[in-house]
Amino acid sequence: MGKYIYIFYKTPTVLILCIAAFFLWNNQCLLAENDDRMQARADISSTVNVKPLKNCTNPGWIKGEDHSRSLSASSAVLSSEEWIDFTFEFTPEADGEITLVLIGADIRDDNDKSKRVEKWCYFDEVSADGATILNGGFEELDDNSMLREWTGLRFPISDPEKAASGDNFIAVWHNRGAIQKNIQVKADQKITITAKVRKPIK
Ligand SMILES: [Ca+2]
Repeated sequence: MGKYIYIFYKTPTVLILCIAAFFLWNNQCLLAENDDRMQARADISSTVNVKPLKNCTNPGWIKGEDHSRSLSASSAVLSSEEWIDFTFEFTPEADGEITLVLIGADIRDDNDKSKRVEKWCYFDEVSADGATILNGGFEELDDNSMLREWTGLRFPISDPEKAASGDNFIAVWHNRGAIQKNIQVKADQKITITAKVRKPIK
């Protein structure tokens, strides 16, 4: 037995194979971590300046006067085991209208950063204090079984066992979101937007 242990530690080929196996394992761990980058995201565009208060920013990628009229918020890392709370707060500096866009995080291909990876996330129970979001539970459908009050992605997933509440929820990713326009806001009225979000259930 001692002879084999000696060979294991002293043979360069075995050592090299062990090192290679370690790096392969480590790379698999990194890939798993990349998969865990999944977050839900909400963007706001507004007719008036909006001041971020909690868990959101005026995004750096939007320049000019639209910079202070825009917000972007990201959730905590999503879980496929449970719905988690996603909350952010801001204050409009004047009376106006906002547009809310629900999307997923901007995740790029590890080998080609110009390509976005299609990582879906779920939203349900979207609501606001200080403003009114209509059909935030995604339960109201028109005669074509499409979501009322939302544009963009209008087909909900109907599965009461998976929904955070009711029968329906939505799945979105960075390039395919749900949009609600013309949400009325008041000057200096703090707005808190909350939602339930999760990673798709396997
Ligand atoms: Ca629902």
